[in-house]
Amino acid sequence: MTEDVRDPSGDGIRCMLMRGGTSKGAYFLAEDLPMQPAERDSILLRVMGSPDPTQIDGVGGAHPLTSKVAIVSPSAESDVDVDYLFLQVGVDQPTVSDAQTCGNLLAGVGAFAVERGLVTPGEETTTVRIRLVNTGDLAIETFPTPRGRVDYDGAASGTETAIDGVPGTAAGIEIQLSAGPDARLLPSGNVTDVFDGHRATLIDNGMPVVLLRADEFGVAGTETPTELEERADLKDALESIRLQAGPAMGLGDVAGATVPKMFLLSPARHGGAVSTRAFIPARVHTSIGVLMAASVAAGIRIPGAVGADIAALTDSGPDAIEHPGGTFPARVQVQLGDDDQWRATSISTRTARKIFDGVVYPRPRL
Ligand code: NQM
Repeated sequence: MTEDVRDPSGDGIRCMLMRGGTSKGAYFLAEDLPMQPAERDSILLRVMGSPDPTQIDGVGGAHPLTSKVAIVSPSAESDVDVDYLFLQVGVDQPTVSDAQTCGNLLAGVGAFAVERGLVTPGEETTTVRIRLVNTGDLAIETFPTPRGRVDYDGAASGTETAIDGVPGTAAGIEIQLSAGPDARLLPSGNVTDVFDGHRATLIDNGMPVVLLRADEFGVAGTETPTELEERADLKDALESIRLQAGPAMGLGDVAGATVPKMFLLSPARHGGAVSTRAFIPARVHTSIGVLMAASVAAGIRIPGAVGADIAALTDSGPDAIEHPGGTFPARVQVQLGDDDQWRATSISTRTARKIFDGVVYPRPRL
């Protein structure tokens, strides 16, 4: 990373815009951004066009799912290839937060590392070991690189894959996630806790989430994200629980933070394992995050957890986690260790695509 505090409005900054899973974000090499977090964040706000509900003067897409940044650098660890720092850029607020990671942008990190020369591609597939800087978790990502080139559309490798929430098909990317040494699947130490009279399971299989029963909040589970976002009473009830659950999960004061995510669970409607609606936390997700799905799938496999009693599970998996845009197939294993602690791993299939690669020009300071 550079020491100098440049104002790159004029010169621009090397940047790749990618769709990662069902999200979209700006990918940077760490060395192309200032080292100082405050200066870096100021530039990222200006790149995205925040704060502004329309993000009209930047590359942000006016929704939290399209106002995301991935910063990638070579890893100092001998058995890890690259470090991936995720930053959530506020849309109408001037905020840049590293309090969570993003499994969707993670899907594009391996390809980006190859494109920027941080990883040498294989002749058929490439596997990249990625440290998630925000959480300490490790992802092992495998994707097709026929003749040493990233195959985004999947045609050259014959891996065309459809994921719900994205039109068409693209090359399949397999992401295996294992928890970092300090991770706790049930961060409060309990299978369920009670907040404001509601049973809740606080679980973190890559993303801290709170599992609640939808019917306790007058939610059927078939509502659209817009219908749920219009219910002020529901938002207030969930926010009250979130503010109590955050400290119980060791996240400290989560007022203004984007975690934990709040899940309303109901029986599956389309032959899947369970139906979900997720507050992330101010907006309602149009589908589901990768790591959110891994956390939900782990939760419904723990006896006594919220949702375990309504979930339809098969021995072989994957668990089809239903969401407003379709289903997410989550391959998750949970195990109770000799130390009485639950642990989990997950494997997800996503797609990602390079949209443009070039130079981005941050708008001037406000
Ligand atoms: O859970 C949205 C997304 C996410 C997170 C959010 C994610 C994940 O769908 O793995 O990817 O954090 O609000 O991009």
